[in-house]
Amino acid sequence: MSKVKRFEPNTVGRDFVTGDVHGHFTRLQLALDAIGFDPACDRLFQCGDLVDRGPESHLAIEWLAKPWFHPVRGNHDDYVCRFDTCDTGNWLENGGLWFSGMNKAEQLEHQVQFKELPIAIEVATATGVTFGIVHAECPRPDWGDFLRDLDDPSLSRKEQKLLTNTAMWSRRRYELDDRDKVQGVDWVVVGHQPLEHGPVVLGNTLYLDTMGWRRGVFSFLNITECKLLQAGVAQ
Ligand SMILES: [Mn+2]
Repeated sequence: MSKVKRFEPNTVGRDFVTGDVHGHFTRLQLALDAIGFDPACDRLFQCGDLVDRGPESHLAIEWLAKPWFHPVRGNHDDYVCRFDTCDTGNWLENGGLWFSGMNKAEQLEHQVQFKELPIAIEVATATGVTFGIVHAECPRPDWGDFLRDLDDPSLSRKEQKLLTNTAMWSRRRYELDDRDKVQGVDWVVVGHQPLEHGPVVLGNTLYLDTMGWRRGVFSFLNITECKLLQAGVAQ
């Protein structure tokens, strides 16, 4: 199964990207209502971390069935993929209690669905601007190299794991204030880093997790018009 999903330009509606959800789908829906999101023609890309922390993690499965909703895999989603082998204590400390309340069949169903989440998404636009989406950061200097390596069967298991873990977990670029541009793509949009004061741009990486899941107001990048907006109902 490919770890990458590519999307052609949306010729009928608008495309948006938003940050982490963390079990707050009602808040996300209110924010979508506020931007006039039209599920008949618009698409919502999402930076991962659908679950943990909020009270509605169990709704992730319903959202994954929506044909207009396209998330990448975040580190919290990765816990679901590895639920039978991961450090459960660490997950519980980070909001994983909802998962332990389900029966084994439900847990396995979640694992199957979450394993289908791509590590990276690439979206083309009619204007020729290309957007890359990954949860934490692009682990390579070049976006194209990253996508190629994600699906390269000649990479060892260890190298593959390092690549996907960096993409889902790393805070290196943010913490080092690394403004180097990722080559081979116009913009890289990420979540993972909870931001107090609005979205942050480092080079051509846009950090979009302004904690809408906690505050009710989500940041959206309208990639069709290359415009940032904030919307939702403040909690
Ligand atoms: Mn995260």
